[in-house]
Amino acid sequence: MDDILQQLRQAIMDGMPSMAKEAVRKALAEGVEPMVALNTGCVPAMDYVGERFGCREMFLPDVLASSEAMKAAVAVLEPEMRKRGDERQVHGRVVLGTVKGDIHEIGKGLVAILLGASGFEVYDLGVGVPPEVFASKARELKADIVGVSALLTTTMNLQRDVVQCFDREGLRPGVKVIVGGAPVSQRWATEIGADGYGKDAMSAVALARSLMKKDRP
Ligand code: B1M
Repeated sequence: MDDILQQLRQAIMDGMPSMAKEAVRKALAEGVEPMVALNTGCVPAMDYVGERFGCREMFLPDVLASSEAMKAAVAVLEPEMRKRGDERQVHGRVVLGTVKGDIHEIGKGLVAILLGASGFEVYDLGVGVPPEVFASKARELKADIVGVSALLTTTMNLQRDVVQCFDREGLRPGVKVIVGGAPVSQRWATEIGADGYGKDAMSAVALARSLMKKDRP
């Protein structure tokens, strides 16, 4: 099992989508749980890519290639995760997106997949989403929760804009705004008045569940 997960990590680090898919398929065939493949194969590989990019040992085209390999692997894992998390009851409706000026989609995509697999109805608005679009979609779709992702220190401020926009438009406290992304923290979430912070996709699910419970008598 370690061998196959190492192949998966290597395929993502090398930016090889077809090898990444193949490694995931092999891992699943050998009985590796999809969450294990995700958390011990895919995520550490992207962390490694991020570190090397940060110290200029890898460049944008390499990072893009690794992102494509990561997405290819996740696309194979997604139906398996849905099968395992298939819960009939709908827990709530979530509108999700990455803020304006930010095109990072992988983490937000994982949050969407896990929320969906945990019984939430998820509307993924994609990347580069302006505050007003989060607000109009939340109103139109009668969302319970809006999830706002940001991966750059320069775009984190847009999460504050989203919170302020929801306040201005009178959408809160009916709609809860939750935030996440690598540079984000609980402290930041509290500072901007968000309703919650998810460190990773699993904690975003736990947070969304607890916010739904709070709303119910
Ligand atoms: Co970008 N990038 N990038 N990048 N990139 C980072 C974020 C960076 C930390 C890399 C580095 O320098 N070490 C750095 C930011 C520095 C900073 O702001 N302090 C950076 C930079 C600088 C840039 C550019 C500016 C580079 C340039 O052009 N010179 C540029 C910006 C473009 C833009 O957005 N306007 C850029 C571009 C890109 C690519 C396009 C090449 C590519 C994105 C491809 C894509 O998404 N389709 C990319 C990537 C891949 C990364 C790194 C390497 C990996 C991000 C990732 O996908 N991680 C990243 C380094 C890093 O984070 N280590 C980096 C895997 C993913 C599973 O984790 O996204 O953190 P993550 O999501 C986690 C949690 O954060 C959390 O759950 C997820 C799953 O556990 N989470 C939430 C995320 N959203 C959540 C929402 C929630 C709750 C939890 O509730 C709503």
